[in-house]
Amino acid sequence: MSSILSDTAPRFLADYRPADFTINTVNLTIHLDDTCSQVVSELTIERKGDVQQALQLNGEHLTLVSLVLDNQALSKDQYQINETLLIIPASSLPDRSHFTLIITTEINPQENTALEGLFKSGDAFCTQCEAEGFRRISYYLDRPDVMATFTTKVIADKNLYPYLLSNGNKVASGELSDNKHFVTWHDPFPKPCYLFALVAGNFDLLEDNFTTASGREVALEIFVDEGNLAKAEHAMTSLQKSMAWDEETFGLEYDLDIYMIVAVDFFNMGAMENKGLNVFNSKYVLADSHCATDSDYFNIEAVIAHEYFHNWTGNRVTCRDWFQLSLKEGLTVFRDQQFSAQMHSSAVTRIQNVRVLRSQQFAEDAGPMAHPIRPEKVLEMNNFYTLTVYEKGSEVIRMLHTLIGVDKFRQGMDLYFSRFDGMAVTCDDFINAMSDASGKDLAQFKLWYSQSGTPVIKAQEMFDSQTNIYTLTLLQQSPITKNQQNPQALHIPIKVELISDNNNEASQSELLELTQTEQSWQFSGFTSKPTLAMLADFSAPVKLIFDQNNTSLLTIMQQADNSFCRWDAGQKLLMSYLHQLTFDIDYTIPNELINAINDMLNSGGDRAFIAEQLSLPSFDEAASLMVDIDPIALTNAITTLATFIARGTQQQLLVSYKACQHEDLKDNAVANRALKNVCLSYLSLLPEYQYLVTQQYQQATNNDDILKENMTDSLAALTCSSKNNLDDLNEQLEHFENKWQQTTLVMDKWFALNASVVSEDVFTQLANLLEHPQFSLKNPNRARSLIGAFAMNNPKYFHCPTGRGYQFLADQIAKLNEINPQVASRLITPLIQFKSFAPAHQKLMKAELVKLQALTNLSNDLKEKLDAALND
Ligand code: B3K
Ligand code: ZN
Repeated sequence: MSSILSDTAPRFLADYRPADFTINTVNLTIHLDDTCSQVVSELTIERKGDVQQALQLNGEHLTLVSLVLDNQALSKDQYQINETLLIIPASSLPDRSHFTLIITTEINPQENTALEGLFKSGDAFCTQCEAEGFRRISYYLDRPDVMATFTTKVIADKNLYPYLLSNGNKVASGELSDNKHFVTWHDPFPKPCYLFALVAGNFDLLEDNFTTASGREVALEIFVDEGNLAKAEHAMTSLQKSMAWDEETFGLEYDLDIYMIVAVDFFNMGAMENKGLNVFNSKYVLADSHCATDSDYFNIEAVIAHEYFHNWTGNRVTCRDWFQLSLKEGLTVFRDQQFSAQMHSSAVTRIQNVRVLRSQQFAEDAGPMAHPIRPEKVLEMNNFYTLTVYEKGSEVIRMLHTLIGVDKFRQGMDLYFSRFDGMAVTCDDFINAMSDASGKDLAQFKLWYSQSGTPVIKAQEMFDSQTNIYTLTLLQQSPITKNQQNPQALHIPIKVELISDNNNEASQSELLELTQTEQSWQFSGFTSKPTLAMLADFSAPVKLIFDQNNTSLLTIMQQADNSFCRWDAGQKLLMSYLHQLTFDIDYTIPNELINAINDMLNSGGDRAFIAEQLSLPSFDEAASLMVDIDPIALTNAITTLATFIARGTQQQLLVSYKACQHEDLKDNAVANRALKNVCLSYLSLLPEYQYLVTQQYQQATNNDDILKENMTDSLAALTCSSKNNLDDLNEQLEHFENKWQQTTLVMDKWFALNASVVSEDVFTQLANLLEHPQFSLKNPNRARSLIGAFAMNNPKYFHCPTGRGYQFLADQIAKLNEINPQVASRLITPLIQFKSFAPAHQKLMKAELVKLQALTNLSNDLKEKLDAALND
């Protein structure tokens, strides 16, 4: 169990104190064994506080073998040990400021299903130490402001584990008795223990290199399971692109002689930026066109970039304490989003970022776990690797970038690194560097770090036809909650575009800085009322209340300069119809929508952008803009609107579908597929076009010419079959399973498809799949692909009025609580957000949460969320 033994008291940012001791060097010798690995840790410790202080080292699930202090074994009466700490009282410590402690412990990697600390992923050993996993390897000052240089000797069987890896550079290796061997690694950069990593296994190795701007030769090595070498090529290219981008954009070079990435199948999250030795979920490494979709390719590049960028924003400059997590995560997400935007269409990348924010982060910020991007109170740190810290954190950095401009932002980054390289610092340190470099007063801007909730902006406009003055008034309000009684006005950059009604007058674009609760701006230069396009590029993570009629929305869709505004106006129009339909499913949708969609399809613009324009707001995106949601009414509204569009634009949809299918333009293949598959998703709603789904599935999955097979198209066809429960569905699922049963990552997609079938049968299907020979709750990807996919992608049955969907999720969470609390805690998200749903659903969801709260052995991970949800 991960956390049931840990402290049950929350920690507070306000209580931060520097440590009484620090550790300068760590010498680890690790003898690997499945059930009893031995860790010998030699620490040079320096006292920082006064001599009265005891040395308290964190440790969990460890068996202590011996303790030697400055060459003297400590006897049992010289220290205390409990389930989370090793305490050496001041009376057992020397008066000297420096001393050495050698700790020998034993651990059981095989039994470690929480996948924190040292664990087995298949046949390989690997580690995950962020946030507080190192304490499951050895007793240590497990906090990010304790930075030491690590030397690590790994010892293991030489046939089973030919590769023995750790951080830094390899400094020694050799043979030992009993068919064992060892490798010693030294990392010259002082680091917190959360960046420690060790991997041992038998892998295939893809090698390449990179020469940095200053001429350093860096060996690049990607380790994958045997047989998967060809699938690592895309990850390698992505790494090289990321390295070049960080040099060009921020002047940041890599600093060791080697950069290693290991792909493993058992991993709680996407990847981990350990110094010189990234460990990755294989989902974010392995790809070829047969087994990976276009979005898999995109995500792999983004995650590789993200972990690489951490080498500076996270590793060279790290966090003082975990409350500062957004210092490294918000900034690094911003950096990876900028990178992706440059590698691909910046408009489409931005739209996709905003979709994630609106559909998931807004819900988190409105739910019981709402927290500022710099949280103030934490029980289980792993619960704070959230969309708020990451995605809203990135939006906060983006606002700063907007407010001070690209050049000053770069100067701020340079100043930040020159001040803090090699240190553990705070979010305030970062903002102060930005403020000093740009000369901009960011005092009010800092409130973004301490206030939670999505601010609401109300816009009011007035045009005085006597004076031809256009006045825009903006009002802001951040949510009032139990933990936030008196939110202050934030400093919010609002980019606006005023579109003139008159061909002779230029449109105007402005960056407005909203700093007060209510503020007005005046514009001249128009002879009639212009149309306002708000929040260009989505310049701030806010909800906007601004009643615009359909004519204005259509004007923005057609005429705004800013591509985000054009897309957003379309989404608002669609959203207004969804709203009407949830109240009255017989509402007559105006035909102007059909014309607008035909115009989009005919526009001849970027097909990936058109695909985004055509995609309806998802269930979650729509839900985040509603209150008292009747989830069944909302799913019906979405289907009704989609069917109306499909009926009205079928001819044009078919023309576009065929055009994308036939124009095999290599450069635009991804965009072609995006548009083609949106068209297919509409057409598949109409019985007369469902043959296209069968056809596409066949061509993409079962083609005589294997080069024509394509996972994006195959999965798109299957998704249509599963969403509409088409006749061929079962046959296709069976065929797909037979074809891909050896390929783990594709089988994850198969499980997810099964969980997304929109039919009452899904419950029987879910029960069967839990018993499938390839299903295991111990593998996080598998658990997420069945349970997570059901809860996230199948709103109609997850929210089934009988409560069966909620019960299914809660039952699996109860099992996962024992196996892997981190995964359990992630999957509970849709249940704790019950407040946005109609009372009947709330009641059913709450009943499941109450049952979970009564579990014996409830992990801290779940406890924190359940308490927040039920005591709110
Ligand atoms: N820093 C890691 C996340 C660690 C999560 C710990 N529960 C990956 C990343 O953000 O790059
Ligand atoms: Zn990160």
